[in-house]
Amino acid sequence: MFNTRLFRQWEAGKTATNSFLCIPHAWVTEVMSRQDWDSLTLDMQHGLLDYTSALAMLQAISTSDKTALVRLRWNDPSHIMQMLDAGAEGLICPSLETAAETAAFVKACRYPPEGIRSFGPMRAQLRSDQDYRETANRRVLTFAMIETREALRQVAEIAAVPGLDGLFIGPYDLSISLGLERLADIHYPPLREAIEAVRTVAQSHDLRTGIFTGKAAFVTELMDWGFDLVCFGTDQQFLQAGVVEGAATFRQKH
Ligand code: 3PY
Ligand code: MG
Repeated sequence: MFNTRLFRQWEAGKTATNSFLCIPHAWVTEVMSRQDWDSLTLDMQHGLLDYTSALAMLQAISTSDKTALVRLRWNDPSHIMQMLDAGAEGLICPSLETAAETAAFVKACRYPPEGIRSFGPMRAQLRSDQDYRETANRRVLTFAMIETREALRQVAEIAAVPGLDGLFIGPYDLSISLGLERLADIHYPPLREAIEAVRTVAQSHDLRTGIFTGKAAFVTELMDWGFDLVCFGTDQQFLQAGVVEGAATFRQKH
């Protein structure tokens, strides 16, 4: 089941690229899967997806070489296990604030003895060339989102949770939680310092670092900054930008 493109980037010491999927349609996902990123993330938190559309979208990603990640709607074990059984290769859990919450997230992703994941990897084991149960505990990626003031305060404890693979910064929520005037602006010193603090903790615990941005202008900077996973934009954002440009061509005539 594991599509290794993202892992190959990391093994080569490179940033893995990614974009978010919010439109609940497999064909849109297929179009996104044909582009040159290493992975895609189904956004179950803010995207308009339900389980049925998510399943079809995971199938659409499987027609490509992209690694399929899911941003969970919340830290809920039944949702976590459903997404993994449907074939998610890694999960990004929103709004974690404590080590206990993070440990619960990681345990829900791991089979015993490391965790409490129940066995029934339906679609996940279909594409596995090895015993899925053997590999899943090692290969399913777990990213804890750091996107509140409280998470920032407790980031060292969160990072120390056994089995966690990475910290993922949500710069929009983090800016709001910190009361910053500028939203998700990585050039704004208070946000920049918060991001760097998370990165430093991640590095000291040998964790991967991920971040989302909606701004094309920030992408190369984030890659140069050393993030392991840089997620840029959403299918809706790209559709909207294309449509705005397309419609504007008519107006040029008047
Ligand atoms: C945030 O910036 O808050 C996010 O959740 C980005 O995905
Ligand atoms: Mg967020």
